[in-house]
Amino acid sequence: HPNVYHSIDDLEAAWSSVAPRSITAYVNGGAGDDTTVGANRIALDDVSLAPRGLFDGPTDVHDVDPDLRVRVLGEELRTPLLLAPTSPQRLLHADAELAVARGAEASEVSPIVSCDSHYDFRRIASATTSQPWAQVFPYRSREVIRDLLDYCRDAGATTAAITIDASHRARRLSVNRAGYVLPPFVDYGTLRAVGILTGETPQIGWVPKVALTFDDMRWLRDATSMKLLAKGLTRAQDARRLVDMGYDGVIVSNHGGRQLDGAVAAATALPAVVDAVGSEVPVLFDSGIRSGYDVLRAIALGADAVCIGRPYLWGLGVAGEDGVRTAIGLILDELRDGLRQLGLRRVTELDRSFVHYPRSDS
Ligand code: FMN
Repeated sequence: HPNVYHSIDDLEAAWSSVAPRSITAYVNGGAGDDTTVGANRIALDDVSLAPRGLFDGPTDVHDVDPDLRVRVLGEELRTPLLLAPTSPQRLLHADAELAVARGAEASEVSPIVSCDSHYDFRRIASATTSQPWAQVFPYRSREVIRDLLDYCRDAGATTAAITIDASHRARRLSVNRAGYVLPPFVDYGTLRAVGILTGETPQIGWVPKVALTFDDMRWLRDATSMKLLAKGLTRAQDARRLVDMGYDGVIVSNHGGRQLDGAVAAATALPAVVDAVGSEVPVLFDSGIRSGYDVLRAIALGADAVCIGRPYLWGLGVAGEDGVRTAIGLILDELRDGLRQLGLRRVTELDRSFVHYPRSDS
């Protein structure tokens, strides 16, 4: 049956076979020759799971619904899954962030909303009863970034991620070859509301950004009362410095392989970041997650929660809000199956004893 999706790969195939080629290239592709897009997958596949079939004493592990709850930043999340910030979601569906926010709410996961959203953050936040997290890019100056944070806070966001790995426009060969330009039906509602963008939308879809210094990061930390995460780290020493400045957490990520081709796979970098800061702050992870089994792998390596990017975009493209729910539902079903197969009742019981993985030094 064409409308039955057994895995995220089925959603990707369904969307990619009907969407325009320049748009599939933009969403699915990465920097350069997509080496790091592939490396993200290989590194996760290289983490193998060690199932437990024997128990000390009687257990109801196979009868109960596994407990997926985790505590992150003082909040209880119903599942260890969040939606990574992505834009422009309107490439995939007219309702864009509104459909994603509704689909996320129905599935009990939190969306992280990109500041490059088509709809204004205020409108997205009021589309759901759950509190979306905000993601900001470094636009113009620290003061402008603070204004963007304040705008999202005033709309109800208590948590924000500052993306540090995408200040420089990426060289994306598959995207360039496909002749991608920003379609006229895409706008930047939040950037306009804050005054960062005026006039026409840029044809290449790129709004210039500035490089961030550690001093800017410290200034921003002190300029807002929001809980702040740094997104896009693979260097443990940088995570350490940010946590020492008061950052509430980090997201280990290489932007889904979309910035520097050849960048270290996010799963390869994860253990060292966990070892550097994981006992003090939550470490989130993204880049390459395509199944609930990948979620198990990242959490076993020490992530507290995991974000998905393209998987929910493919769902959005296939069926809007319902497709977002389908994508999340598939991953959560696999996660529950994986926990039972591993012999675990709670996702928080996962640790490195449940995985074999190649060690890396930095
Ligand atoms: N990250 C941001 O911080 N802000 C963005 O606006 C943003 N836009 C993205 C747009 C697309 C189409 C994709 C695929 C990723 C984008 N990202 C952005 C990166 C994601 O937040 C996330 O790091 C990445 O998608 C995770 O990898 P995955 O797609 O393999 O799950």
